[in-house]
Amino acid sequence: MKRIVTLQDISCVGRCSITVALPVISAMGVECGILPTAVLSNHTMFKHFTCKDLSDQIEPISDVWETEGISFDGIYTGYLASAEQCGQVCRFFERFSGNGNLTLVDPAMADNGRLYQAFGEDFPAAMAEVCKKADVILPNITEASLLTGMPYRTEYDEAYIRELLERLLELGCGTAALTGVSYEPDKLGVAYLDRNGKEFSYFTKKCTQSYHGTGDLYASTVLGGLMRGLELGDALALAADFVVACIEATAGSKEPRWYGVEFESQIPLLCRMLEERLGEKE
Ligand code: PXL
Repeated sequence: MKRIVTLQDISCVGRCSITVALPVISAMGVECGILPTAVLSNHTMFKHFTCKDLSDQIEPISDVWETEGISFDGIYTGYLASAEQCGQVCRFFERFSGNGNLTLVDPAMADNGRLYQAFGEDFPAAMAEVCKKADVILPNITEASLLTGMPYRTEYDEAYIRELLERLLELGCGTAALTGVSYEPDKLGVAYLDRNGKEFSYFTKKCTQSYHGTGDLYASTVLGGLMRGLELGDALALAADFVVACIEATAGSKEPRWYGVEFESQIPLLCRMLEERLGEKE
């Protein structure tokens, strides 16, 4: 069985980061190790939250893993607590990547044109250094504009997306996959470009309601798919279909959208979709 490690926070309530990555990646048949970078009462979109930074644990934990000879088939990073922590995560990559393992960076730091409230202006440059180490990065358009310095646009054409992708590759990553791309009012999707010039895009229907944590759900599903041997395009498409199913399953919920999507009820569907697509590959 493949083993990955994910470096992101534990938000105890609110279905994001590790509380999404662990169940989803495990359900997909991949062992999911964790390196918690911070513990929060809940994520930062709630009105109140506590946050205990665990940066001082990254190095000692890494030391023990190295002593034990523990290795990972994949390393996946999400929300990181500070610019300094981005530096520590870069060192983690230096120690644990290589030997053909896969590094996936979701530069979770911004949405809808704005940096998350916990971050200062220096954060995107620090996250760009993490992206440099990645085989695959998965920013949304806001994050891509902050990483590249390109203007953030809500109205755009294919040339804008292509330029964003090219500029993202200049950061040094192997493949840039951009989420939240929409050329038609009722369609939403993902587009990627790799260093060999390979392009791909996939669109689903656009859901009317948006929920917190769906970016984390998306990235976790992509990682699970890749670890099970799906091609990147197939993993991106599977993750998009799964997130849509989760959003639809949540439509009847009376809870506020920052509680996230009810992905738990859709895990059997995810397993079926994964096996189906693995079967198609054979
Ligand atoms: O879903 C991204 C995320 C993860 N973790 C924490 C967050 C956020 C987004 O706001 O606050 C703590």
